[in-house]
Amino acid sequence: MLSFTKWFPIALALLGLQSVHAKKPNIIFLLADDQSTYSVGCYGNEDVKTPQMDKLGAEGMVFDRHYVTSPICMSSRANIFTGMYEYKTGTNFGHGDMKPEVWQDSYPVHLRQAGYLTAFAGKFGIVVDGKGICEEEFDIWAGAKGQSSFRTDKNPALAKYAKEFPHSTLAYGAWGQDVIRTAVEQGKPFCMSISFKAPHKPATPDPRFDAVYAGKTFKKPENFGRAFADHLAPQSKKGRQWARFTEWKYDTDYDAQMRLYYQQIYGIDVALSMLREELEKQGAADNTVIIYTSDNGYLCGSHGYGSKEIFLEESSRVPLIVHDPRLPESARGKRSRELTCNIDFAPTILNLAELPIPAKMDGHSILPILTDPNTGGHAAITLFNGFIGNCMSVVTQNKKYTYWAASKGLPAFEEMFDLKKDPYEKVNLALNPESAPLLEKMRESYRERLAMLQKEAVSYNGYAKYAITLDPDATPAAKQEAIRAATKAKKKTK
Ligand SMILES: [Ca+2]
Repeated sequence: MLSFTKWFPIALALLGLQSVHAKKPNIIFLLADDQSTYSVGCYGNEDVKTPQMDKLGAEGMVFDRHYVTSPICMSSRANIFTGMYEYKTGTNFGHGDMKPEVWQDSYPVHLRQAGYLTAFAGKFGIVVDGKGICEEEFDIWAGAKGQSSFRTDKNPALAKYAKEFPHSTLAYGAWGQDVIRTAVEQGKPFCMSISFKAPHKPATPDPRFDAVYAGKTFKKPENFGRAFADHLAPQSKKGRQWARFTEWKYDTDYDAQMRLYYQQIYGIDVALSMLREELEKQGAADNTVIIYTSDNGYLCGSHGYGSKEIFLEESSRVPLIVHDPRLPESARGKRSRELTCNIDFAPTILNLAELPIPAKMDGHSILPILTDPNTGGHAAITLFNGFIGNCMSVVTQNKKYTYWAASKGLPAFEEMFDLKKDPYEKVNLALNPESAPLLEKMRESYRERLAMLQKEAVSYNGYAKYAITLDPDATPAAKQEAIRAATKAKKKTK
Protein backbone atom coordinates (compact mmCIF):
# COMPACT_ATOMS: atom_id res chain seq x y z
CA MET A 1 0.00 0.00 0.00
CA LEU A 2 1.18 3.52 -0.76
CA SER A 3 2.10 5.63 2.25
CA PHE A 4 0.36 8.94 2.83
CA THR A 5 3.41 10.92 1.70
CA LYS A 6 3.39 9.00 -1.57
CA TRP A 7 -0.30 9.00 -2.42
CA PHE A 8 -1.10 12.55 -1.30
CA PRO A 9 0.92 14.31 -4.05
CA ILE A 10 -0.47 11.83 -6.63
CA ALA A 11 -4.02 12.60 -5.50
CA LEU A 12 -3.32 16.33 -5.74
CA ALA A 13 -1.91 15.92 -9.24
CA LEU A 14 -4.97 13.96 -10.33
CA LEU A 15 -7.22 16.67 -8.98
CA GLY A 16 -5.14 19.38 -10.66
CA LEU A 17 -4.37 20.92 -7.29
CA GLN A 18 -0.56 21.05 -7.41
CA SER A 19 -0.72 24.79 -6.86
CA VAL A 20 -1.81 24.24 -3.26
CA HIS A 21 1.69 22.88 -2.67
CA ALA A 22 3.74 25.53 -0.89
CA LYS A 23 6.04 27.65 -3.01
CA LYS A 24 9.68 26.62 -2.86
CA PRO A 25 11.62 28.97 -0.61
CA ASN A 26 14.20 31.43 -1.83
CA ILE A 27 17.67 30.95 -0.37
CA ILE A 28 20.25 33.59 0.46
CA PHE A 29 23.66 32.22 1.40
CA LEU A 30 25.99 34.86 2.84
CA LEU A 31 29.65 34.03 3.35
CA ALA A 32 32.12 36.30 5.10
CA ASP A 33 35.85 35.75 4.57
CA ASP A 34 37.87 35.12 7.76
CA GLN A 35 35.19 36.11 10.28
CA SER A 36 35.51 34.70 13.78
CA THR A 37 32.63 33.85 16.12
CA TYR A 38 33.80 36.42 18.68
CA SER A 39 33.29 39.21 16.14
CA VAL A 40 29.52 38.95 16.52
CA GLY A 41 27.46 40.42 19.34
CA CYS A 42 25.15 37.43 19.65
CA TYR A 43 28.22 35.23 20.22
CA GLY A 44 28.93 37.16 23.40
CA ASN A 45 31.21 40.03 22.36
CA GLU A 46 29.92 43.18 24.05
CA ASP A 47 32.52 45.39 22.35
CA VAL A 48 31.20 44.98 18.79
CA LYS A 49 28.24 46.32 16.88
CA THR A 50 26.51 43.74 14.71
CA PRO A 51 22.83 44.68 15.10
CA GLN A 52 21.62 42.97 11.94
CA MET A 53 23.44 39.70 12.59
CA ASP A 54 22.08 39.75 16.15
CA LYS A 55 18.56 40.44 14.84
CA LEU A 56 18.85 37.59 12.36
CA GLY A 57 19.84 35.34 15.27
CA ALA A 58 17.00 36.61 17.44
CA GLU A 59 14.54 35.78 14.67
CA GLY A 60 16.23 32.51 13.71
CA MET A 61 18.80 30.14 15.21
CA VAL A 62 22.39 30.74 16.37
CA PHE A 63 24.66 27.69 16.09
CA ASP A 64 27.31 27.48 18.82
CA ARG A 65 29.26 24.48 17.56
CA HIS A 66 29.59 25.10 13.85
CA TYR A 67 32.94 24.19 12.27
CA VAL A 68 34.76 24.68 9.02
CA THR A 69 36.11 21.26 8.06
CA SER A 70 39.05 22.92 6.23
CA PRO A 71 39.82 26.35 7.74
CA ILE A 72 41.21 28.05 4.65
CA CYS A 73 39.53 29.99 1.83
CA MET A 74 39.87 27.72 -1.20
CA SER A 75 39.17 24.38 0.39
CA SER A 76 36.34 25.71 2.56
CA ARG A 77 34.53 27.04 -0.49
CA ALA A 78 34.93 23.68 -2.21
CA ASN A 79 33.47 22.02 0.93
CA ILE A 80 30.53 24.42 0.87
CA PHE A 81 29.70 24.00 -2.82
CA THR A 82 29.90 20.20 -2.79
CA GLY A 83 29.03 19.04 0.74
CA MET A 84 32.19 16.94 0.86
CA TYR A 85 35.41 16.80 2.85
CA GLU A 86 38.51 18.21 1.19
CA TYR A 87 40.03 14.79 0.59
CA LYS A 88 37.00 14.13 -1.66
CA THR A 89 36.75 17.55 -3.34
CA GLY A 90 40.45 17.28 -4.24
CA THR A 91 40.62 21.07 -4.10
CA ASN A 92 42.95 23.33 -2.15
CA PHE A 93 45.94 25.63 -2.42
CA GLY A 94 49.07 23.58 -3.06
CA HIS A 95 47.00 20.67 -4.40
CA GLY A 96 44.94 21.69 -7.40
CA ASP A 97 41.67 22.82 -8.91
CA MET A 98 38.29 21.11 -8.80
CA LYS A 99 37.43 18.48 -11.40
CA PRO A 100 34.24 19.19 -13.40
CA GLU A 101 32.70 15.89 -12.26
CA VAL A 102 32.99 17.12 -8.66
CA TRP A 103 31.50 20.53 -9.50
CA GLN A 104 28.54 19.00 -11.35
CA ASP A 105 27.08 17.82 -8.05
CA SER A 106 27.47 21.22 -6.36
CA TYR A 107 24.42 22.97 -4.94
CA PRO A 108 24.35 25.81 -7.54
CA VAL A 109 24.28 23.31 -10.41
CA HIS A 110 21.45 21.27 -8.88
CA LEU A 111 19.37 24.33 -8.00
CA ARG A 112 19.68 25.82 -11.47
CA GLN A 113 18.68 22.51 -13.05
CA ALA A 114 15.63 22.48 -10.77
CA GLY A 115 14.45 25.87 -12.07
CA TYR A 116 15.91 28.16 -9.44
CA LEU A 117 17.31 31.48 -10.58
CA THR A 118 20.91 31.23 -9.35
CA ALA A 119 23.12 34.23 -8.63
CA PHE A 120 26.65 34.58 -7.32
CA ALA A 121 28.68 37.61 -6.27
CA GLY A 122 32.12 38.06 -4.77
CA LYS A 123 35.12 35.83 -4.22
CA PHE A 124 34.45 32.55 -5.98
CA GLY A 125 37.55 31.09 -4.39
CA ILE A 126 37.98 28.00 -6.57
CA VAL A 127 38.66 27.18 -10.21
CA VAL A 128 36.93 24.28 -11.97
CA ASP A 129 38.96 22.56 -14.69
CA GLY A 130 37.55 23.61 -18.07
CA LYS A 131 35.06 26.06 -16.51
CA GLY A 132 37.35 28.58 -14.80
CA ILE A 133 35.46 30.54 -12.16
CA CYS A 134 32.13 29.25 -13.51
CA GLU A 135 30.66 32.52 -14.79
CA GLU A 136 28.45 30.53 -17.19
CA GLU A 137 27.11 28.34 -14.41
CA PHE A 138 24.89 31.02 -12.84
CA ASP A 139 21.95 33.03 -14.19
CA ILE A 140 23.28 36.25 -12.68
CA TRP A 141 26.99 36.67 -12.05
CA ALA A 142 29.06 39.21 -10.18
CA GLY A 143 31.78 36.83 -9.07
CA ALA A 144 35.49 37.49 -9.14
CA LYS A 145 38.58 35.37 -9.42
CA GLY A 146 41.46 35.16 -6.97
CA GLN A 147 41.04 37.23 -3.83
CA SER A 148 38.52 39.65 -5.50
CA SER A 149 38.78 43.37 -4.68
CA PHE A 150 37.51 45.81 -2.10
CA ARG A 151 37.16 48.28 -4.98
CA THR A 152 33.72 48.00 -6.57
CA ASP A 153 34.97 49.41 -9.90
CA LYS A 154 37.41 46.50 -10.30
CA ASN A 155 34.49 44.09 -10.84
CA PRO A 156 32.78 44.80 -14.22
CA ALA A 157 29.46 43.32 -13.02
CA LEU A 158 29.44 45.75 -10.07
CA ALA A 159 30.74 48.84 -11.88
CA LYS A 160 27.28 50.44 -12.05
CA TYR A 161 27.19 50.59 -8.24
CA ALA A 162 30.71 52.05 -7.91
CA LYS A 163 29.70 55.70 -7.70
CA GLU A 164 27.32 55.23 -4.80
CA PHE A 165 29.23 52.35 -3.17
CA PRO A 166 32.94 52.53 -4.06
CA HIS A 167 33.71 49.88 -1.40
CA SER A 168 32.55 46.45 -2.54
CA THR A 169 30.82 45.33 0.68
CA LEU A 170 27.80 47.63 0.22
CA ALA A 171 27.95 47.18 -3.56
CA TYR A 172 27.20 43.51 -2.94
CA GLY A 173 24.20 44.65 -0.93
CA ALA A 174 22.96 46.81 -3.82
CA TRP A 175 23.60 44.02 -6.32
CA GLY A 176 21.68 41.59 -4.09
CA GLN A 177 18.73 44.00 -3.99
CA ASP A 178 18.63 43.95 -7.79
CA VAL A 179 18.78 40.14 -7.85
CA ILE A 180 15.81 39.95 -5.46
CA ARG A 181 13.82 42.37 -7.65
CA THR A 182 14.69 40.45 -10.83
CA ALA A 183 13.72 37.08 -9.37
CA VAL A 184 10.42 38.40 -8.06
CA GLU A 185 9.66 39.96 -11.46
CA GLN A 186 10.40 36.65 -13.15
CA GLY A 187 8.32 34.72 -10.62
CA LYS A 188 11.14 32.26 -9.98
CA PRO A 189 12.51 30.98 -6.70
CA PHE A 190 16.07 32.19 -6.30
CA CYS A 191 19.28 31.00 -4.71
CA MET A 192 21.66 33.90 -4.21
CA SER A 193 25.16 33.39 -2.83
CA ILE A 194 27.27 36.38 -1.84
CA SER A 195 30.88 35.79 -0.82
CA PHE A 196 32.07 39.02 0.78
CA LYS A 197 35.74 39.93 0.66
CA ALA A 198 35.51 41.41 4.14
CA PRO A 199 37.05 41.04 6.66
CA HIS A 200 39.98 39.41 4.78
CA LYS A 201 43.37 41.11 4.82
CA PRO A 202 44.62 43.57 3.71
CA ALA A 203 42.24 45.21 6.17
CA THR A 204 40.35 47.77 4.10
CA PRO A 205 37.19 48.98 5.80
CA ASP A 206 34.67 51.24 4.12
CA PRO A 207 35.60 54.78 5.31
CA ARG A 208 31.92 55.68 5.63
CA PHE A 209 31.98 53.63 8.85
CA ASP A 210 35.11 55.22 10.34
CA ALA A 211 33.14 56.63 13.27
CA VAL A 212 31.72 53.26 14.40
CA TYR A 213 34.81 52.17 16.37
CA ALA A 214 36.78 55.43 16.55
CA GLY A 215 38.92 55.41 19.71
CA LYS A 216 37.39 52.12 20.88
CA THR A 217 39.37 49.60 22.91
CA PHE A 218 38.57 45.90 23.12
CA LYS A 219 38.72 43.21 25.76
CA LYS A 220 41.23 40.54 24.75
CA PRO A 221 40.17 36.89 24.72
CA GLU A 222 41.16 34.99 27.85
CA ASN A 223 43.64 32.81 25.92
CA PHE A 224 45.40 35.83 24.35
CA GLY A 225 49.16 35.68 23.89
CA ARG A 226 51.97 33.18 23.82
CA ALA A 227 51.70 32.31 27.50
CA PHE A 228 48.82 30.11 26.27
CA ALA A 229 50.83 28.21 23.64
CA ASP A 230 53.25 26.07 25.63
CA HIS A 231 50.95 23.05 25.50
CA LEU A 232 50.37 23.24 21.72
CA ALA A 233 52.15 21.36 18.93
CA PRO A 234 55.60 22.75 18.03
CA GLN A 235 54.65 22.08 14.38
CA SER A 236 51.95 24.75 14.59
CA LYS A 237 54.60 27.29 15.57
CA LYS A 238 56.51 26.72 12.34
CA GLY A 239 53.70 27.91 10.07
CA ARG A 240 52.89 31.46 9.02
CA GLN A 241 50.04 31.65 11.56
CA TRP A 242 52.68 31.85 14.32
CA ALA A 243 54.66 34.68 12.69
CA ARG A 244 51.49 36.65 12.02
CA PHE A 245 50.90 37.29 15.72
CA THR A 246 53.76 39.78 15.65
CA GLU A 247 53.79 40.62 11.91
CA TRP A 248 50.18 41.73 12.15
CA LYS A 249 50.80 43.55 15.42
CA TYR A 250 48.30 41.75 17.63
CA ASP A 251 51.00 41.86 20.28
CA THR A 252 51.76 45.59 20.09
CA ASP A 253 48.76 47.29 18.49
CA TYR A 254 45.76 45.13 19.31
CA ASP A 255 43.04 47.77 19.48
CA ALA A 256 43.93 49.40 16.16
CA GLN A 257 43.99 46.02 14.41
CA MET A 258 40.65 45.02 15.90
CA ARG A 259 39.06 48.36 14.97
CA LEU A 260 39.90 47.68 11.32
CA TYR A 261 38.69 44.10 11.54
CA TYR A 262 35.39 44.90 13.21
CA GLN A 263 34.75 47.91 10.97
CA GLN A 264 34.87 45.61 7.94
CA ILE A 265 32.35 43.29 9.58
CA TYR A 266 30.13 46.27 10.38
CA GLY A 267 29.94 46.88 6.61
CA ILE A 268 28.63 43.36 6.06
CA ASP A 269 26.07 43.97 8.78
CA VAL A 270 24.78 46.99 6.85
CA ALA A 271 24.72 44.99 3.59
CA LEU A 272 22.60 42.39 5.39
CA SER A 273 20.08 45.09 6.31
CA MET A 274 19.94 46.21 2.66
CA LEU A 275 19.03 42.68 1.58
CA ARG A 276 16.39 42.24 4.29
CA GLU A 277 14.80 45.61 3.47
CA GLU A 278 14.52 44.62 -0.17
CA LEU A 279 12.99 41.26 0.71
CA GLU A 280 10.31 43.11 2.69
CA LYS A 281 9.75 45.59 -0.12
CA GLN A 282 9.31 42.85 -2.70
CA GLY A 283 7.03 40.76 -0.48
CA ALA A 284 9.59 37.94 -0.45
CA ALA A 285 10.69 38.08 3.20
CA ASP A 286 8.23 35.43 4.40
CA ASN A 287 9.54 32.84 1.96
CA THR A 288 13.29 33.51 1.97
CA VAL A 289 15.69 31.51 4.12
CA ILE A 290 18.88 33.35 5.06
CA ILE A 291 22.06 31.52 6.00
CA TYR A 292 24.93 33.62 7.40
CA THR A 293 28.40 32.17 8.00
CA SER A 294 32.14 32.49 7.28
CA ASP A 295 34.61 30.42 5.24
CA ASN A 296 36.94 30.11 8.24
CA GLY A 297 37.48 31.69 11.61
CA TYR A 298 40.31 33.94 12.65
CA LEU A 299 43.00 33.97 15.29
CA CYS A 300 43.58 37.53 16.48
CA GLY A 301 46.22 36.75 19.08
CA SER A 302 44.66 33.75 20.84
CA HIS A 303 47.57 31.48 21.96
CA GLY A 304 49.89 33.89 20.15
CA TYR A 305 48.72 33.09 16.62
CA GLY A 306 47.37 35.26 13.79
CA SER A 307 45.06 34.22 10.90
CA LYS A 308 43.69 30.69 10.38
CA GLU A 309 44.54 27.25 8.89
CA ILE A 310 45.03 25.30 12.14
CA PHE A 311 42.21 23.62 14.06
CA LEU A 312 42.06 25.66 17.25
CA GLU A 313 38.56 26.92 17.99
CA GLU A 314 39.15 30.52 16.88
CA SER A 315 40.24 29.29 13.45
CA SER A 316 37.94 26.33 12.81
CA ARG A 317 34.70 27.34 14.55
CA VAL A 318 32.72 30.08 12.84
CA PRO A 319 29.44 31.95 13.18
CA LEU A 320 26.36 30.28 11.74
CA ILE A 321 23.00 32.02 11.89
CA VAL A 322 20.00 30.62 10.03
CA HIS A 323 16.67 32.33 9.64
CA ASP A 324 13.76 30.40 8.16
CA PRO A 325 10.73 32.72 8.33
CA ARG A 326 8.36 29.85 7.49
CA LEU A 327 8.90 28.23 10.88
CA PRO A 328 6.48 28.89 13.74
CA GLU A 329 7.14 31.54 16.39
CA SER A 330 8.24 28.80 18.81
CA ALA A 331 11.31 28.09 16.65
CA ARG A 332 12.61 31.68 16.80
CA GLY A 333 15.47 33.02 18.85
CA LYS A 334 16.92 29.62 19.73
CA ARG A 335 20.54 28.47 20.05
CA SER A 336 21.87 25.04 19.21
CA ARG A 337 24.96 23.23 20.49
CA GLU A 338 24.51 20.46 17.94
CA LEU A 339 27.69 19.73 15.99
CA THR A 340 27.42 21.14 12.45
CA CYS A 341 29.97 22.03 9.79
CA ASN A 342 30.47 23.63 6.39
CA ILE A 343 29.86 20.40 4.44
CA ASP A 344 26.26 20.63 5.72
CA PHE A 345 25.39 23.64 3.55
CA ALA A 346 25.02 21.88 0.20
CA PRO A 347 22.71 19.17 1.64
CA THR A 348 20.77 21.81 3.59
CA ILE A 349 20.25 23.99 0.51
CA LEU A 350 19.18 20.96 -1.56
CA ASN A 351 16.82 20.00 1.25
CA LEU A 352 15.33 23.52 1.28
CA ALA A 353 14.79 23.25 -2.47
CA GLU A 354 13.14 19.84 -1.92
CA LEU A 355 15.79 18.11 -4.03
CA PRO A 356 17.47 14.76 -3.35
CA ILE A 357 20.84 14.84 -1.59
CA PRO A 358 23.54 12.91 -3.51
CA ALA A 359 24.84 9.96 -1.47
CA LYS A 360 28.44 11.09 -1.92
CA MET A 361 27.85 14.24 0.13
CA ASP A 362 29.39 13.87 3.60
CA GLY A 363 27.29 16.59 5.23
CA HIS A 364 23.74 16.42 6.56
CA SER A 365 20.82 18.78 6.18
CA ILE A 366 20.58 20.93 9.31
CA LEU A 367 16.88 21.68 8.78
CA PRO A 368 15.71 19.24 11.51
CA ILE A 369 17.83 21.20 14.04
CA LEU A 370 15.89 24.37 13.24
CA THR A 371 12.79 22.88 14.82
CA ASP A 372 14.57 20.90 17.56
CA PRO A 373 17.90 22.48 18.61
CA ASN A 374 18.88 19.44 20.68
CA THR A 375 19.08 16.76 18.00
CA GLY A 376 20.24 16.26 14.44
CA GLY A 377 23.94 17.20 14.54
CA HIS A 378 26.95 15.02 13.75
CA ALA A 379 28.36 12.58 16.31
CA ALA A 380 31.84 13.38 15.00
CA ILE A 381 33.46 15.39 12.22
CA THR A 382 36.91 15.56 10.64
CA LEU A 383 39.02 18.70 10.38
CA PHE A 384 41.58 18.45 7.59
CA ASN A 385 43.49 21.13 5.69
CA GLY A 386 45.76 19.97 2.88
CA PHE A 387 47.41 23.39 2.78
CA ILE A 388 49.25 22.49 5.97
CA GLY A 389 48.73 18.74 5.57
CA ASN A 390 50.63 17.48 8.63
CA CYS A 391 47.66 17.26 11.01
CA MET A 392 44.06 16.13 11.27
CA SER A 393 41.44 16.48 14.01
CA VAL A 394 38.34 14.69 15.09
CA VAL A 395 35.71 16.77 16.87
CA THR A 396 32.98 15.02 18.83
CA GLN A 397 30.14 16.38 20.93
CA ASN A 398 32.47 17.93 23.51
CA LYS A 399 36.01 16.88 22.67
CA LYS A 400 38.66 17.60 20.08
CA TYR A 401 41.69 15.44 19.31
CA THR A 402 44.41 16.49 16.87
CA TYR A 403 47.22 14.32 15.58
CA TRP A 404 50.27 16.18 14.33
CA ALA A 405 52.45 13.88 12.25
CA ALA A 406 56.22 13.97 12.68
CA SER A 407 57.26 16.76 10.34
CA LYS A 408 59.58 19.74 10.02
CA GLY A 409 62.15 17.79 12.07
CA LEU A 410 59.71 17.45 14.97
CA PRO A 411 58.26 14.27 16.46
CA ALA A 412 54.54 13.42 16.31
CA PHE A 413 52.42 15.39 18.80
CA GLU A 414 48.89 15.04 20.13
CA GLU A 415 46.46 17.66 21.36
CA MET A 416 43.21 16.87 23.15
CA PHE A 417 40.73 19.34 24.59
CA ASP A 418 37.52 19.14 26.57
CA LEU A 419 35.64 21.89 24.76
CA LYS A 420 32.81 22.02 27.25
CA LYS A 421 35.01 22.53 30.32
CA ASP A 422 37.79 24.33 28.48
CA PRO A 423 36.40 26.26 25.49
CA TYR A 424 39.60 28.33 25.25
CA GLU A 425 41.74 25.19 24.87
CA LYS A 426 44.09 26.09 27.69
CA VAL A 427 44.70 22.51 28.88
CA ASN A 428 46.09 19.85 26.56
CA LEU A 429 44.66 16.67 28.07
CA ALA A 430 46.87 14.51 25.86
CA LEU A 431 49.75 15.55 28.15
CA ASN A 432 47.81 14.59 31.27
CA PRO A 433 48.38 10.96 32.41
CA GLU A 434 45.01 10.95 34.19
CA SER A 435 43.28 11.41 30.85
CA ALA A 436 44.80 8.25 29.35
CA PRO A 437 41.45 6.38 29.02
CA LEU A 438 39.88 9.35 27.25
CA LEU A 439 42.95 9.69 25.05
CA GLU A 440 42.61 6.06 23.94
CA LYS A 441 38.95 6.68 23.10
CA MET A 442 39.76 9.79 21.06
CA ARG A 443 42.60 8.01 19.28
CA GLU A 444 40.04 5.39 18.29
CA SER A 445 37.70 8.10 16.96
CA TYR A 446 40.64 9.55 15.04
CA ARG A 447 41.38 6.16 13.48
CA GLU A 448 37.74 5.91 12.37
CA ARG A 449 38.03 9.31 10.66
CA LEU A 450 41.35 8.28 9.11
CA ALA A 451 39.75 5.08 7.78
CA MET A 452 37.19 7.23 5.95
CA LEU A 453 39.97 9.29 4.39
CA GLN A 454 41.89 6.13 3.46
CA LYS A 455 38.82 4.73 1.75
CA GLU A 456 37.57 7.85 0.02
CA ALA A 457 40.42 10.29 -0.69
CA VAL A 458 40.74 11.14 -4.39
CA SER A 459 43.72 9.58 -6.10
CA TYR A 460 44.80 12.84 -7.80
CA ASN A 461 46.09 16.27 -6.71
CA GLY A 462 48.38 14.79 -4.06
CA TYR A 463 45.72 13.46 -1.66
CA ALA A 464 46.68 9.76 -1.72
CA LYS A 465 49.68 10.31 0.56
CA TYR A 466 47.58 11.38 3.55
CA ALA A 467 46.27 7.83 4.02
CA ILE A 468 49.81 7.04 5.17
CA THR A 469 51.30 10.32 6.44
CA LEU A 470 48.40 10.90 8.85
CA ASP A 471 48.42 7.30 10.08
CA PRO A 472 50.03 7.19 13.56
CA ASP A 473 50.86 3.51 12.99
CA ALA A 474 52.69 3.93 9.67
CA THR A 475 56.48 3.68 9.82
CA PRO A 476 58.63 6.74 9.07
CA ALA A 477 59.96 4.89 6.00
CA ALA A 478 56.42 4.29 4.67
CA LYS A 479 55.61 7.98 5.22
CA GLN A 480 58.73 9.08 3.38
CA GLU A 481 57.86 6.77 0.49
CA ALA A 482 54.27 8.15 0.32
CA ILE A 483 55.59 11.71 0.15
CA ARG A 484 58.15 10.74 -2.51
CA ALA A 485 55.45 9.04 -4.62
CA ALA A 486 53.17 12.10 -4.34
CA THR A 487 55.97 14.46 -5.41
CA LYS A 488 56.79 12.20 -8.36
CA ALA A 489 53.11 12.04 -9.44
CA LYS A 490 52.85 15.83 -9.23
CA LYS A 491 55.92 16.33 -11.45
CA LYS A 492 54.47 13.89 -13.98
CA THR A 493 51.19 15.77 -14.28
CA LYS A 494 52.88 19.18 -14.75
CA1 LIG B 1 38.99 32.86 4.35
